[in-house]
Amino acid sequence: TKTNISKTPVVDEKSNICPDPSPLLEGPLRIEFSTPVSLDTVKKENPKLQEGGRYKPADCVALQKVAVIIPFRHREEHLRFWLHYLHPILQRQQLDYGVYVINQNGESSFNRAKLMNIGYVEALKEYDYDCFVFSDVDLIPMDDRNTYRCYSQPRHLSVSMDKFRFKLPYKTYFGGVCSLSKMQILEINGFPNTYWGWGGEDDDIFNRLNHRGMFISRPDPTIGKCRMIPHKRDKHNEANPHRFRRVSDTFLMMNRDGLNSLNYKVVSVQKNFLYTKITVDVGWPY
Ligand code: UD2
Ligand code: MN
Repeated sequence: TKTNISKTPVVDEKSNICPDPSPLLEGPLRIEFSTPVSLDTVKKENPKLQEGGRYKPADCVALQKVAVIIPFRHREEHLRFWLHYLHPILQRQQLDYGVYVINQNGESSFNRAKLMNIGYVEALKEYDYDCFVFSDVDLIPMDDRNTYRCYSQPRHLSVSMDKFRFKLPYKTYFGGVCSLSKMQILEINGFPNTYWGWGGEDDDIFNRLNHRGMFISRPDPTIGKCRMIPHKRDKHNEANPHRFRRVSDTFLMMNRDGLNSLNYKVVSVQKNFLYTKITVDVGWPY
């Protein structure tokens, strides 16, 4: 008699890794902002999401676990467009991902880079993410082949923007949307906490990478096209007058201004269907 062959399925995670690139990608996308979208509609468009704006592919193991971090305050309309466009894209990219909106509480001067540090720390408390995408709330990719994941070098994802007539404004530009692995973030002590108001923090981040011997990787300019929702400068995000001097001091500051000096208070954590909103006190400039 033959021995019974076990019916227990053998789960070989390795052979079931999602293919790279994802076969679900569509290529160039039509992105426009003329008709506002409602959260209800976006929710109906994305039935496979889990509470808190989480998703993982059902029938393969995602290549990376990605936390998407959005520094935020008073941009509800932009956030609705972002969720409407990005959720379907991120799902087609077959990522195991979560969306974290890091909401600056109160009306002190906006601090984008500190909110990015906070997003990194808070997301890691929830799940073992290995990649972090930092995105402005108003930037939408125009091609889903621009995969929101990490690469062997820090990645700048928003390389050709309508705002800059689809050209890089300068070679070391790192603003808009970027991705860094956990290792890459730890190597640069995260981001500066001391840039209050608009500007300079993106160049400081570039300097940090550069000082640690890393360089920027980018997608091809046609794949890296994106649109920014038109807007004016927000209140309490005036141009930072110290930014030029500060950017010239990155090397002096980066070892003591970053993840190792980060302090903040979580005011609330709210799990919505489409995203996790973490409201934080970041303090005041001193
Ligand atoms: C540019 C960069 C951005 C950053 C900034 C300087 C582009 C496309 N982006 O953005 O990455 O380097 O310059 O700091 O060039 N925000 C709020 N509420 C506020 C203020 C800002 O939510 O009151 C967030 C939001 O995610 C926004 C981001 O911060 O997209 C950047 O601010 P912005 O859009 O006003 O600045 P912008 O477009 O010049
Ligand atoms: Mn903007």
